[in-house]
Amino acid sequence: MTMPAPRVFSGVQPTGNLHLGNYLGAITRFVDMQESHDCIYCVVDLHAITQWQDPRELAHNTREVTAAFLAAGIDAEKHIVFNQSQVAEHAQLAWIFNCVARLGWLNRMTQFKEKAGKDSENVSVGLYAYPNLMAADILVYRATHVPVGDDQKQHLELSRDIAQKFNNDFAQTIREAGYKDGFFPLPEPLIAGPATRVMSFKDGTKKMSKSDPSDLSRINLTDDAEAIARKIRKARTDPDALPSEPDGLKERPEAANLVGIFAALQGESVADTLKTYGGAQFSTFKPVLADLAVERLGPIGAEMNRMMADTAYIDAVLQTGAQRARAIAGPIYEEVKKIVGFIR
Ligand code: AQP
Repeated sequence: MTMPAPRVFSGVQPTGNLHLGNYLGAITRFVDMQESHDCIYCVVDLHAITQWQDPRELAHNTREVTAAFLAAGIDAEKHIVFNQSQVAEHAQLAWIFNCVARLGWLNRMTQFKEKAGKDSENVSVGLYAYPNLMAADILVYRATHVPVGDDQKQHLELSRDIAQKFNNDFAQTIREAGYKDGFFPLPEPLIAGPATRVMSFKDGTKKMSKSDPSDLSRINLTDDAEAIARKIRKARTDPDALPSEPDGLKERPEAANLVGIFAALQGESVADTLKTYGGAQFSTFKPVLADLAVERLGPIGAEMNRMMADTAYIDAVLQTGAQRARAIAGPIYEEVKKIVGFIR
């Protein structure tokens, strides 16, 4: 047996305030991948509880992320959409990966350092071990490609290290089970396009984030047209006109951010956007960007709101998706148990 056929896996945490960064960095890419790959898209509720979540809000947010997937154009019949906690194999494989990954590897994770801040003695063990669960999410399907925003690059590298070490640690039983080239593929991050790291509207050096206390720092997918326009109008910028070439955006993080967002929403390159708007002042560019953002995001927000009025449909999508996900993960996890030496 050789390596599995290409398969895409990715996830989004149901931690509230799904924003433009999640949309451009991840969800639009999920939609694109559907044409060429078998895709599994997951609402990663086990990841969400690495920081305390109000149980009622968690359920609401899980449905809302699902609604965002569907409203953005993910086809839950052709592909698989489900929430992570319904497929126990994620957590089971994560335990094995806790025993494969090295402490030194996790100590290097910048996202943990940022999230834990100075309070690292008081955050959950889960927050620390988060990247091991992420590796399990991907590898329990032997997935080969993972569309993510730029902030997840380091976690993906760790997933590859874990896959590689598992393949080495258990090389003999993997061969005996008939796998010639190792059991797990080394998953490839797919980080591409003009908006792989959408930045905060209040500070162009910080990424747009769900947990930023300022709502003005981000566009939420459920914001109405007025809120979208107001946030873009108030977004921090510098006083200069837009340059005509991408090089002119160096050292101008706020300008680079707004141009990158425009390009991504328009489906063109930053260079093309600057061909049109080079020389324009922000007083001209911001209203055009606001109109484009409303045009693209308005229908998605409206569809999400419509879907959230009928949660039975969303729950049914998640349940069916979970059954289909289990049908893939179950046999793979059985193979892992055999390889590790667990009696079955
Ligand atoms: N600002 C961003 N620009 C581009 N992509 C982004 N992603 C997140 N923020 C940006 C991508 O969205 C996917 C889902 O992210 P997540 O919900 O799993 O986790 P996150 O990265 O922790 O999201 P947030 O919004 O930044 O949450 P908090 O505030 O809790 O830290 C991922 O593919 C991610 O790369």
